[in-house]
Amino acid sequence: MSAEETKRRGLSRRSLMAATAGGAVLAGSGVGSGLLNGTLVTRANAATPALNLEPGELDPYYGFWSSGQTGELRILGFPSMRELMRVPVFNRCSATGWGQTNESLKVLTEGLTEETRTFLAAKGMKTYDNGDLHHPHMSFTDGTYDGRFIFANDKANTRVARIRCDVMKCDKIIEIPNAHDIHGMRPQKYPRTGYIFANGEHEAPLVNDGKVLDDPSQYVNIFTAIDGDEMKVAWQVMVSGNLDNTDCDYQGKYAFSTSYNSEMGMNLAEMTESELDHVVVFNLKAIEKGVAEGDVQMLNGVAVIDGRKGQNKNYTRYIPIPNSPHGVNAAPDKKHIMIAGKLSPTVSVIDVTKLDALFDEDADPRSCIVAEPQLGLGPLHTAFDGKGFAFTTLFLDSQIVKWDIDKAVRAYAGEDVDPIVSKVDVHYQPGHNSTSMGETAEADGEWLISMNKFSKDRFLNVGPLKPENEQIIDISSDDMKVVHDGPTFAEPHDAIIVRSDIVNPVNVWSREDPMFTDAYAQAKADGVDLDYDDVVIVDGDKVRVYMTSVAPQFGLEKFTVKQGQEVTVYVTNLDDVDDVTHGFCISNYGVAMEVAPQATASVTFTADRPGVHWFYCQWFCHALHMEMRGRMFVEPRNV
Ligand code: K7E
Ligand code: CUA
Repeated sequence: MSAEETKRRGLSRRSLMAATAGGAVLAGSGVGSGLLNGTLVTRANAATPALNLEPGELDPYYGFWSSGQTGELRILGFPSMRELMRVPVFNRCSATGWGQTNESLKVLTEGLTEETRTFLAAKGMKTYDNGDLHHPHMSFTDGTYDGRFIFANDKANTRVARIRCDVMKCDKIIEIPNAHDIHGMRPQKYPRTGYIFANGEHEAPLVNDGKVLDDPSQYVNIFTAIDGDEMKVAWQVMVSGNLDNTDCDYQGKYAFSTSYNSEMGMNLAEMTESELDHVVVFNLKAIEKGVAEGDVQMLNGVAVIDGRKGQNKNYTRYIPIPNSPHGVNAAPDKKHIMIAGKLSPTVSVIDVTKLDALFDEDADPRSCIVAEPQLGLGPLHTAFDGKGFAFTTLFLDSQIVKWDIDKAVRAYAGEDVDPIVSKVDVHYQPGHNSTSMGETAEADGEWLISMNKFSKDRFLNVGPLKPENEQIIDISSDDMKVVHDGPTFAEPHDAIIVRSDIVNPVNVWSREDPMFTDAYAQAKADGVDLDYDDVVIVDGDKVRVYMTSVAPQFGLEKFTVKQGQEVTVYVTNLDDVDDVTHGFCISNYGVAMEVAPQATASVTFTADRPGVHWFYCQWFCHALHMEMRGRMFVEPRNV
């Protein structure tokens, strides 16, 4: 259609887009269609929510996104893919002061081992300032998300974190002793979370003090169950082979971890030598019993069970799987666990109802495998629609394959059926994929996100370092359709898509929040009312500055300290209006933090630079935000 013709017919831009999008015209109906990036998206099922949102409309889902080596958690509106918030976790955040404020340093340091604290202190550090957050997962109750917490792993420094969904801040981080480099991590699904299961990916000597070095025969890997309520390690299991990804069943009985290196090889040739690696099945009840009966060794304060191959106790079973398996995903049918073959074009399907026999009757480990469809090259992760279909990423083929779980089972039993429903190209090399509510019993089959590791030609070139590409796929019909390209920075591995009604954050902090407990205690000891007073307390070489803030003013327009004193500034934001966040930044002192409505934040530093230093609010809060400032006078030592 020529431009003139378009004009003559008086077609709107929107309907033109519709007409060019394969003739699927739904313009004007406003239902089941959406305009995004100039492409009209027509949903096969008109009752499902549209991809685009009109200005002011809210997304039907929250997306909780990992950020890999950036170390933070990201919150997106889904499917609009609008980034709503970044929650610093394992990283250092300039905007919020995460990693600098006393409140965040408490979270970042209290769960470290003594050994790590000593190691960091020697470098002048209190905590690590990098992390590698791969797997964000929400807490469960009865097999579905309950909106309490997000848990996340840190592969870089062997930690597990918890983010409170009421305030969207991290409130606990623990280092996992004995294990090395937490990769796979999942919360227990049933009856509730419960345990957080965490895989130590890299093998090392059990006591890693340097006495054993290049002797891999003495290396082990450690599987950890964390109590998610207490954020304390409950128990650990020593296993054979390394540990990659993990998931658990909907019965509360078993957890599963893939191993790409059952060989315990130390180089590529050794690691990929065997045609079969394995998935380890952890028998939770038997392990709990073993721990209770003391069949453990205590190591760094943790009860460690020996679940290595050949122990033949009822703690673990090793199921041979082709070949260097990666992803583990429990289907919403509560029955099947998908193990992606990575170097094998197959996904191995475990039927959880056949697992009891492995432990009780010592049945052949492979007897729990009920399907092993050939899907394509490089299967990594599987997602679900809750309608009996599975969606597996094919890294090498750069595709998502949709397949029928029941047909795969029937084909494995000998029936002549093809489980593959369809394939769609993605751009390029997908790692994880995720469906709306897809890792819960309430998978709704609306959308799939494919998290592609390479974007190559899909976006304007930004130099040698390219963004990743995340593509939304409409899975409401058999023909999968890519409907959105979205660039993301380093490097979301995994994401979950959660119905928005499940997540209900507050708008302002409660003054009773445990985050401020230490500030209240110190204020009380100083005879200060934290919620009211603006006062400077001098305590020998220490100075504590208590300051309120109400837009557009700090409670103190100036305060004086002496060079060399250790200064702690507490700022309490008395505004209790939605969205009136203040900041506190001292220029040329490297000090900055966020103070959200009704929050207290505090920061401690040494006043080693004399002179006049302005502090200012660095969070735009008011028409007179620029005027929200004051002076810190630092008297020189030798006058
Ligand atoms: Cu496949 Cu770390 Cu979940 Cu990445 S892992 S892709
Ligand atoms: Cu307060 Cu800007």
